[in-house]
Amino acid sequence: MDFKLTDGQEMLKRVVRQFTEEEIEPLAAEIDRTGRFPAETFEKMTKLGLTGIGIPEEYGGSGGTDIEKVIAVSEIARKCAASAAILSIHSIFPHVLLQYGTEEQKKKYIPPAASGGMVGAFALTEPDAGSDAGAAKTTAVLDESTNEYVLNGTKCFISGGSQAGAVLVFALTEPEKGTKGMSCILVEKGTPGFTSGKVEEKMGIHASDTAELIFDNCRVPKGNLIGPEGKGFHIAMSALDGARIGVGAQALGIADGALEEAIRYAKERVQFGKPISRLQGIQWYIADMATKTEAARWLVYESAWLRAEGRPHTMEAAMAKLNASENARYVTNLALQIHGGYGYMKDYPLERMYRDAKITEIYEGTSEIHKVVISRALLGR
Ligand code: COS
Repeated sequence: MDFKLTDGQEMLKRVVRQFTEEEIEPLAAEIDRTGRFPAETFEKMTKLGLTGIGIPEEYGGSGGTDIEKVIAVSEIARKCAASAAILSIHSIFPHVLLQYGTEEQKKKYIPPAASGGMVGAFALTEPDAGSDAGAAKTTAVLDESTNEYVLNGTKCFISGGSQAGAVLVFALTEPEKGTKGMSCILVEKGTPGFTSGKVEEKMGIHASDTAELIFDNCRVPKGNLIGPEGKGFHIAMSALDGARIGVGAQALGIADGALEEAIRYAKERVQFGKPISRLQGIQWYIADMATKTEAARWLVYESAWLRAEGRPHTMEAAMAKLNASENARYVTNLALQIHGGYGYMKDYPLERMYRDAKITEIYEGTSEIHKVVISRALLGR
């Protein structure tokens, strides 16, 4: 048993930390305020190889595993949760293609996403199919005369949706079969009949766009089917297992960042004639925050290690995400509390971290869904 990062992982951590502090942190408040997509930092993340983590070099990736992804995402989330979310959610696209794509699909679509600066998106959720993902109604009917799928339906809350150069759409190729009739189909931006609609105004992670995607008689070649027909729900669920580790990493990074801010402030802030770090109430807050964050770290790393090893990890990914996201809310709340009135002001990053933390309890599966996943793994259905 070894709890140490390898030398290469330590170096990645140092490089991403420096990159985050020099390039990401200075923009964090502005992109939160304006809600603009930070194209310049996405490009820099691409140049640094971060969008290609976990992807072999032959497809334009930079290698590594889910552990390297956790390192990169959590380091960025320390200073800017929206930028970490952009990276983490984008990475689902090349990973699904790597696992389920044909050689031709891999060669065509992975390099642009891994190292070419193209944003990829994953579209499962619909207005009436959120936690109940199997209730999705978007259809993809095969037109045999042209060998094209014709997509109709609306996806919502799609991260990166308005920026994406290509989207993995989960649609019913055999609607009467429910989840067993769902397939994964790649749709490129600019395909007639595919438009991105409303971009949501959110509580947090403003710079990570959340868009509606509309398919109106959108025709794509049959060759855009990813994996076997009817296996879309499996593909979505197994992709979400990985994505949940990514959200766990986001939550972990947010908690690390908030704890650091709380420690710094507690040492600087003088009340009652001494730094508030000398007050036992504050000390106990800090001790609890640090202990819970350390526990969250090891669940996230354990689930990443299991996935990297190709071992079963559905339950562990759910546990890691559930625990890390609840911890991020807990830690950002106490860190803000330690800052008192200043924490509520936009001059300090805490109010942003507090808002950003909340989404980690909701997206890629709510906390309640993770309890379903965990309890089913332990008790059966
Ligand atoms: N990996 C691979 N396959 C999986 C899986 C996983 N982690 N989890 C379930 N499946 C498979 C099952 O094996 C089953 O296969 P068969 O039909 O061949 O038997 C199929 O998927 C259906 O599984 P299940 O019956 O468990 O589906 P449910 O409708 O009960 O839904 C939950 C399961 C609730 C866990 C699922 O709908 C879910 O994760 N919801 C949350 C959605 C979400 O996270 N959305 C975030 C946004 S994504 S844009």
